[in-house]
Amino acid sequence: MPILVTCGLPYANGPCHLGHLRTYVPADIFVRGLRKMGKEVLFVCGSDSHGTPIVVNAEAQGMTPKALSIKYHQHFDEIFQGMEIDFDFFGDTDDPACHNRTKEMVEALMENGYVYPREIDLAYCPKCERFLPDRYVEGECPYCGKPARGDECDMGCGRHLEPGEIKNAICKVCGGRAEYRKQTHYFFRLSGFRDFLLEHLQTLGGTASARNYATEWVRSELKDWCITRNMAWGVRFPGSDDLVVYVWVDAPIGYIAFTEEWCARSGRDWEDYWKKPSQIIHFIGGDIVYHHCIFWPAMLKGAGYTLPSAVVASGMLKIDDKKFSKSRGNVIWVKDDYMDRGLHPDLLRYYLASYTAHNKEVNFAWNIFADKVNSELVGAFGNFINRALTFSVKNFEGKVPEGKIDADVLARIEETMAEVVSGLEEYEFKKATDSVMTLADYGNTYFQSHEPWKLVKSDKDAAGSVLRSCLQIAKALVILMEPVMPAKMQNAWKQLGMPGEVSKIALEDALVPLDSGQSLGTPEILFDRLEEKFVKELEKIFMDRIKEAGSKGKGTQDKKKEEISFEDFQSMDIRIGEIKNAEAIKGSNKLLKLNVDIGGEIRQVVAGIAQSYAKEDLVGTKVVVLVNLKPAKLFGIESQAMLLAADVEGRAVLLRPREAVETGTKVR
Ligand code: B3M
Ligand code: ZN
Repeated sequence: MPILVTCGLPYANGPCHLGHLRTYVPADIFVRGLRKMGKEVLFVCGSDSHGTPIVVNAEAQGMTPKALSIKYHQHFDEIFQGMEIDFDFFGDTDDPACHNRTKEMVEALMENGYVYPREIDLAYCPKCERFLPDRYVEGECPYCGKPARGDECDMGCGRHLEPGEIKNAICKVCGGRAEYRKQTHYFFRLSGFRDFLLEHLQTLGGTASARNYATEWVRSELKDWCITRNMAWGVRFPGSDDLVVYVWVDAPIGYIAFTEEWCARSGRDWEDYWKKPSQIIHFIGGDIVYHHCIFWPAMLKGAGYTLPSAVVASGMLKIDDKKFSKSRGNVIWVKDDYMDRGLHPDLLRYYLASYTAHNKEVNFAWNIFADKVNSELVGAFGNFINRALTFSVKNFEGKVPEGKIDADVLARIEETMAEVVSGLEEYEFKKATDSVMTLADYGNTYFQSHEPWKLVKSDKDAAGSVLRSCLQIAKALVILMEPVMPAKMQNAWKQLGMPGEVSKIALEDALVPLDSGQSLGTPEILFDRLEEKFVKELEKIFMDRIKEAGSKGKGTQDKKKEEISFEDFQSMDIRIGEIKNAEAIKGSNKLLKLNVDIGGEIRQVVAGIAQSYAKEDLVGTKVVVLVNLKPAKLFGIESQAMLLAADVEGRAVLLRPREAVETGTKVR
């Protein structure tokens, strides 16, 4: 059966960060592993180029959505190549192939009776004179009440939100309050797929967490999905001039379109993957299980396509044990922070594969990264290969020695191979990687306990057997670790004197004995230690970003207030006043009671400035006063006006006129 592996499509809307790689690296390891097991696999991905975030972002940057999406499409393509994530095809959902396939599938769903129109109340901004799809709107989640944006409750319960569901909607463009207006949209009859989905999910492979989560969801609620949006950017909804399909319709269809595009180039038939029995394996982030395990199979079923056989969902990524967040600066950018710092892709691939089980959260921190590199890759793995090679080159004329490979060594290699295979089959990449590392530890112990440096003087033949055994372990390590660290293992392969590409070598070759007399290459250090000074630099870049985001956040936290009119502003009576008297208020160390002349009238004002100014210094000070604020009692004392002050990290700094101004002068 043909095998297709896909990865969730990155939005072409911003640079690649470590969270992305949490899915792509293991998927690439999986594909390389399958190929090593002799399977033919097609591996596709592409940019998700549609959706409102891209339009909103492009507008903000003065670009067209197309130009913005191309920019990031190229960025991701470059990153994936740099990180050795080797897709056979990396497409774009704005490709004609994706437009055409989406049109065909939506029409099929319509013909089969799974799409119907319905009039709904949608958020509409009267000021911008437009409906507000998805990311154009912010408000409250109707389910959990947390602030939510657009089509998902990403800070609360995580639910997908249907158009019109969000409460207290605010227009993201102008900040004004939205109203709700009626409009006809098209719905996908997801509710009709309940029984099908429950059955499908039972046989779905991949991570159990994805399957269980989706099953719970289908059992509890299955609402029809609105699949159209009022936008120009996207795939036209068939038969409509002003609607496009929701981005989550054409995005997974990208998987099919990319298969078609690759097949067209390679003289293959895409229907072998999508219309006939095949194995389709989707690697995705744990936050889009709903879309892949519920919405997507229903669409495939409704339109008559082959169903996915597995959905492999990765746990999320944390940085320094905190939730990843771009706005809080808690992010590691793959290009700027990693690749451009000259760090080798294989180190990060190893980290991501070996940190924890695939469905668990990965925590990333530079110091843990450095520890793993220095102790596991430099200290154990690299050290063993280097010792075995250097010793052989020095004592056995640069050749694989004569001698017998220890049966125990072969047994250990065989055991490791079995663990690698089962690790891959169970999507347990840590298990596979750890078992290879255990073999490296075994190699180190083997070398150490057989003391070849002594043996070579007393019994050279016996030393030859020890080294031939060690070199066999090294060969196995390189073959078995290639899916995780392709470039480094190619280098090691060459050092072992082996010809060709280790990526093309089958797993079983780990047991094929190295020929005695075969020339070895020149030993080199495979992994360099990460020095503390460098690690500190990396940490500093990260900490500075968090700090910067923190200070930026303060200045902008109030930015999203609703706009007011000039008339609104004019309804405030603001004047220049003069402080005539200031006294402390019993029981409060923050407040002062002031008498303020506002132009022929004295007002009593309670102001929170006791910690900023000495009361005796205030008398005679000209200040800016909001005169017509509704009086309020503070500490039992009526305040009849308010002084304007800048909030400097909680400290009140009074606003004052720059020149001498008469008391009572109006502020405009
Ligand atoms: N573009 C990215 C995400 O939500 C989204 C994936 C689409 S996969 C078909 O993770
Ligand atoms: Zn919610």
